[in-house]
Amino acid sequence: MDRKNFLKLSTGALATLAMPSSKPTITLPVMISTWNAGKAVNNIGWKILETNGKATDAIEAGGNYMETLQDCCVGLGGYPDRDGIVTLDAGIMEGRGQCGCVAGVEQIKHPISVARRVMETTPHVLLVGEGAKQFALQNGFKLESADLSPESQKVYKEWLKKSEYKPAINVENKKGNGPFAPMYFDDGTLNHDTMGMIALDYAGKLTVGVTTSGMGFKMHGRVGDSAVIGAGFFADDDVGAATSSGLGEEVMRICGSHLVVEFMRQGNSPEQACKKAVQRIIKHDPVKAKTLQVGFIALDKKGRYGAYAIQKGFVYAVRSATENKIIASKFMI
Ligand code: SD4
Repeated sequence: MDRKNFLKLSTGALATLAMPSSKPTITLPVMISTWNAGKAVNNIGWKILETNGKATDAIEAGGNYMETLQDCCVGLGGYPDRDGIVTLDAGIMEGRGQCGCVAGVEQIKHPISVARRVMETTPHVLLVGEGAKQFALQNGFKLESADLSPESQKVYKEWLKKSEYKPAINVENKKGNGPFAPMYFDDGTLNHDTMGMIALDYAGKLTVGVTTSGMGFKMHGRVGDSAVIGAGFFADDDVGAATSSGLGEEVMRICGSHLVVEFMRQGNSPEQACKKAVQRIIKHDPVKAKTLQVGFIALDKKGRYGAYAIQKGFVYAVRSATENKIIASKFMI
């Protein structure tokens, strides 16, 4: 469909393209994002998608929104590592193998935009640490202060008293407790430390993106799933896309997001595919699995979506022409 015809469509008609009668109806565009904060993120992306914008632009805009929030665990306002330094991971992937990621980046506000720049302007897919920072600065990104946000400063001081590394179960918990307790928006919704997003645009193109400050109080130099293609995110226009949140090490051990996409390729629904990936983690170590959280969300090329988590508490947000809501993920334990 050309742009002229597209513009003639009403919003309702725009969202649902009737395919030839033998084929199912495809609903697009669609955007899904992790956690409660995903609703605000989807609304940012939606403004781009509903006006025939690209999935990649919607993902970058959604990620930038989270990275800009001062008191947010995504981006520079997030919790530091054990040495008191905030290091950011981000990645972006389009459905034809194009991808870019940055890991362990310091003092750069928009790592997801740097990841996009890696994807679009370099022959590489992953830049880390100082090299990623230099690349960002050479590309016009500004060097931000290395100071912790007041909230992170407070939590870090508290953490130093015991200096124990115990990854939180990473379940949204309205009260929160201890130094790993997440920060919240004023309305009580969680300001989570990772934002994973998938968009399917009007042209049927998929993009997935993640941006995070990673697990709080990690070892300096630790990289999580959010910067690793196939672990924290994966997209294939022939099938669908997936992204994860939770304890990145467990996601990396099973190449989680790639696994979810491959399960969809085998004919599983997005929810079934996420569930099978969660089962793979639990199978590795059922006892350990009880102590941690991992959640996957997935969107297939037909606009069908789903999620699954190890534990109760994982939620995700969906935005289409007909839906704008937060959904509680099903869970295993
Ligand atoms: C990580 N997967 O760095 C991220 C953390 C996360 O919600 O998703 N937190 O391991």
